[in-house]
Amino acid sequence: MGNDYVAMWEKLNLDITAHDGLLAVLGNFYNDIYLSQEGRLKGMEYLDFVLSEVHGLRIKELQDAKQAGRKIVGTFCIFVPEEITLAADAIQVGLCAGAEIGKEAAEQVLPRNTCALIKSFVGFKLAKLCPYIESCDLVVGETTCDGKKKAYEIFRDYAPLYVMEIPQMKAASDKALLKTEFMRYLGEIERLTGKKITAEKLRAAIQVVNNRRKALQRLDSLRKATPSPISGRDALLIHQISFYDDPVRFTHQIGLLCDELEKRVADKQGVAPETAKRVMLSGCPMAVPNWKLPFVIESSGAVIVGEESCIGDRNIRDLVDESGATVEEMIDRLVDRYFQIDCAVFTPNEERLDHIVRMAKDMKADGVIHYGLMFCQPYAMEVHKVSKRLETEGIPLLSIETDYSMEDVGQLKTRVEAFIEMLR
Ligand code: BJ8
Repeated sequence: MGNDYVAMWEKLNLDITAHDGLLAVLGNFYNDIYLSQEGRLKGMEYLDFVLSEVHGLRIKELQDAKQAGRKIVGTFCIFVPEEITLAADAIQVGLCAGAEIGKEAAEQVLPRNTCALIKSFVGFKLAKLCPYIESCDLVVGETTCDGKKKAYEIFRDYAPLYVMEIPQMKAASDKALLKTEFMRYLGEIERLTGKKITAEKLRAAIQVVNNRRKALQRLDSLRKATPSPISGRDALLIHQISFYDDPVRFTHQIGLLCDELEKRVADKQGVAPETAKRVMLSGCPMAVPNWKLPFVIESSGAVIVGEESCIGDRNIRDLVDESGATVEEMIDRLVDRYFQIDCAVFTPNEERLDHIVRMAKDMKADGVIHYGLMFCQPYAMEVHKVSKRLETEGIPLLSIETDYSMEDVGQLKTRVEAFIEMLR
C-alpha cells in the first residue's frame, strides 16, 4: 500500500507511525502465511488485492460514499442485521480486530484478563489505528458476552455508539425481544440516514445479503471434496473479507472463484495430498489478521475443511426467507433467521453441539480443533459439552486456548502435531 493514502489517514486522525507499524506486521504476516502457499487459485488474486488495499482503496471507497451522503455503520457481532443497514442505503463493516498491536492502550482502560478480541478493538480505537472505526458514523454494540457489554461502556466515550440488546435464551419471549430490538434498530438507522426503509428496499437488501451467504455456502460445500481444493487459510480469509468488502462485488468474485474450485474438484486437484488429515475448527471468531492457528495446523500437514464459527459457517448457514411482503413481515423473517444463531452466550445451547457434529460429518473431518480465546468464558465453558458430545460420536477433539501473541506458536505446534499424528 503506497503513500497515496497518507493524507486520507491523516484526515481520519490515525496515528501514522503506529499505523505504519500495523501495516508492516500485516504485510509480513500475509507474505509468510498466505503468499508462501503453493498452487493457489487464480481467484485468490482478488482477495490478495482486497487485503493489500484493506486500509487503502476500500477506505477511499467508504470516504467517497460518505461524501455522496451515505452513512457507515461498524459492528462487532453477526447479530446486527446488515439487511436493515443496507435498506437505508448505509454501508456496514465488521470492526472485530485480530491483532494485538493496540494492547497496551487497551490495558489502560480494561482489565488485563480480557479476551484479545475485545482488547484489540478497544486498543485499535484508543491507539488510533483503525481507519474503519474512524470512518464510522455509528458503531453498533450488542449485549452478548459480559466482556463486550462492559467494554462498550468505556468505548462509548470515544465513538458514536448504539447498543442492541440480544437475548440469551431461546423462548418465545426472547424472540419477541429480538423483534423489538430489530424494530428499534430500524428506527435508529432511519434517523441516522434520514431515509425511510420501504418494503422494496428491505427486500432488495435481504436478497443482497442472502446472495452473499449463498456464494459462501457454495464455497464451503466445495470443501467437502477429497482432496480439499482450497486451503483453510484461504477460505478463512474469504470469510473475513466478506465483512469488509462491497457485498455485490464480493459475491460476484466468489462466484468466479467457485467456478475455478469446481473445476479443481472435477480434476481431483487438491491443496494437500488426498491422505492429509481433515480438521474442522470450532469456537471463537478469528478476525483479520488472526491467522496463527490455521497456519500452525496447515503447516503441520493437515488441511482445514470448515470453520464452525461466526467468521465461518455460523454467519452463512441460514438464509432469510424472502417471502415477506411488508416491512413488518420481512422483519419477522429476519428475526426467524437471526434467532437460529447458536452463539455460546445462549443458555442452554444444545443446537450448537448438533451443528458441530453434523458439520464435522458433512465435511468428513477426521477431528475437530476447538479454538477459544483466552478469557472467553462462554466458549471456554461450552467446550466441556462439546468434548462430551464429540466423544460419544467418536470424533477426536483438541481444545486450544490462546490469544493474539506469537509467544506460544512453538507450544501450539507441538500439541497440534501430536493431535494430527494421533488422527493418523
Ligand atoms: S454471535 S461469537 S460475533 S458474540 S471471544 S468477545 S464471546 S469473550 S465474539 Fe461473538 Fe456475536 Fe457470539 Fe458470534 Fe466475548 Fe468470547 Fe471475546 Fe467473543
